[in-house]
Amino acid sequence: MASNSDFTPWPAALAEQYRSLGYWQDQTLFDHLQQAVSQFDSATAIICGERQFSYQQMAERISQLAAGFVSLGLTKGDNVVLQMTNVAEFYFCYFALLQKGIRPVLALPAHRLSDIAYFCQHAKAKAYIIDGEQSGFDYQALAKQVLAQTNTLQHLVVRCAREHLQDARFTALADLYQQPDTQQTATAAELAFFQLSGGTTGTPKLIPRTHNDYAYSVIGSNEICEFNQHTCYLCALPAAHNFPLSSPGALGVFFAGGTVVLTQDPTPKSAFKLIEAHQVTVSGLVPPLALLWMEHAPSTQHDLSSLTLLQVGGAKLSETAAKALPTKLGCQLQQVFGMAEGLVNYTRLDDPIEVIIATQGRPISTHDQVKVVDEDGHPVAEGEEGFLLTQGPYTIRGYFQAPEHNQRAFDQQGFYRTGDIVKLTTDGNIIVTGRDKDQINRGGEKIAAEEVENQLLRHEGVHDAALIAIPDSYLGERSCAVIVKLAGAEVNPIKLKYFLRDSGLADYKIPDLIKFVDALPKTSVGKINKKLLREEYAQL
Ligand code: OOB
Repeated sequence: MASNSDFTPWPAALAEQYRSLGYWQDQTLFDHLQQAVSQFDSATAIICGERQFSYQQMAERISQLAAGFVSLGLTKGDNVVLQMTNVAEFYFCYFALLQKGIRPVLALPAHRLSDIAYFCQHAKAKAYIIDGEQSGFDYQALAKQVLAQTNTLQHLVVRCAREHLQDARFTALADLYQQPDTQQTATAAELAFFQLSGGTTGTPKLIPRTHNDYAYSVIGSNEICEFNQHTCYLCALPAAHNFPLSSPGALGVFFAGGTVVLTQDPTPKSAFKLIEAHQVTVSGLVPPLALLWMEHAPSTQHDLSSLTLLQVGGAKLSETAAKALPTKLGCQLQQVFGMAEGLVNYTRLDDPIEVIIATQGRPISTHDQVKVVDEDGHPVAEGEEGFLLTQGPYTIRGYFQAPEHNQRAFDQQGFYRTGDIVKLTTDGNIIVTGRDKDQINRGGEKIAAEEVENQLLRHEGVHDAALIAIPDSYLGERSCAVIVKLAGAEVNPIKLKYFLRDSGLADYKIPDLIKFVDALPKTSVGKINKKLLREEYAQL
């Protein structure tokens, strides 16, 4: 059963305040979708390749799947891992599970064995729902490996027809569309689903999001970004990620009655075609993709004039790129600085151009509290650089079942330590200047250094290892593993990369570069001096 032990609750006084301010409306994410369904029933909700679904058709698929999931024996309070590429079924499964109080862990398509097995174990997942054919990767093969490593999984559901199942233990999603079940068993104050943390430690963290807090972040985002029934949003980033899901993303579109166009391929060739074909008005990208679009837009045959807004976030966009973007793409830029743990900042549509170009915006809510502090936790002087801490109506108070990590990740008052280094401008906008967390931001994809280092240290020829970020003009950062071999060991970069891949590490976490050294520099307390390493390797 769902209980408060699933997530750390907000202090009662804050919860009461968020309710009285109307931020928490005590309606589930499913309720918000239902309202849109009744208002916009025949409007197009989703375009996925050749397939289109109206709000009514989407609602029907959801209620059929809700029945299917229940028929598997899944029930309120159960956790499942959901890993799908950008297909309509991702949203159908997501809402069907939410309706029944079954909590999906939103894995990304790029996650591999080591992540998925961990999510299943940590969440005691009863089911793992995956994509099928035409998703660019053999998820069924991965699922077989996951099954061998977990003991709670009872069901493996694949988005395909029954005849394409690779294993008798698997269930076809096609068979789970049953007699519609419209009854909702979820309630709004409860945990709705899990987002995933970019991570700074050896194991990824599960982020428990409630209906109330998430719905508020979506509705608040809709107001700021002016999403409405005419919005046509191209979902070019992985649909499960917090940015394209809720900032305002697909949920924002659904709540407002607009249309989500899905693509598996975010590159200009395919994305520009879709923009023209469906008259896309807005999309959200990470900086490397925004750069690619800017490079190709001036010479494209496609008409991009329907695009009015491009949101860019997930990693820092350079001022030079920000300045050039509106002219190159013929649309407005919005910078988005957010995190799956909660806080999302936007530059506003009517902000002066200097603010849009040079800052990462300000929080959704006037009740998002941000603190910028020094090493000792004292507030820095106005305009000075410091560590960003935050609490508010949609920022979590703790990771799922991670008491030790929570001690470090939250301060005494329950503020989340974002690990970002920022400056506040006099008008309250945030400029991200750096990072305190041991993480590499590879074009928006986050890599926890410790996780990769731990895998490297499992190799018999590795004595010591440090993963650092090195600057990259396209990705912003690339990863470089600096390694001390064991005496006499036969290791080389290629073998090590194979070793990491075989150990189940996702591709994006495999170091871009591997360098061997005799010893790693240490700080006075004996920790690896990564600052020095980063300086040394900055020119690579
Ligand atoms: C988004 O969420 P996550 O959880 O993948 O990553 C959060 C981290 C932030 O703490 C920060 O380090 C970095 O990604 N980040 C940015 C940024 N946006 C995110 N750093 C500099 N400039 C930006 N604009 O990445 C995310 C979630 C919701 C909306 C947008 C992005």
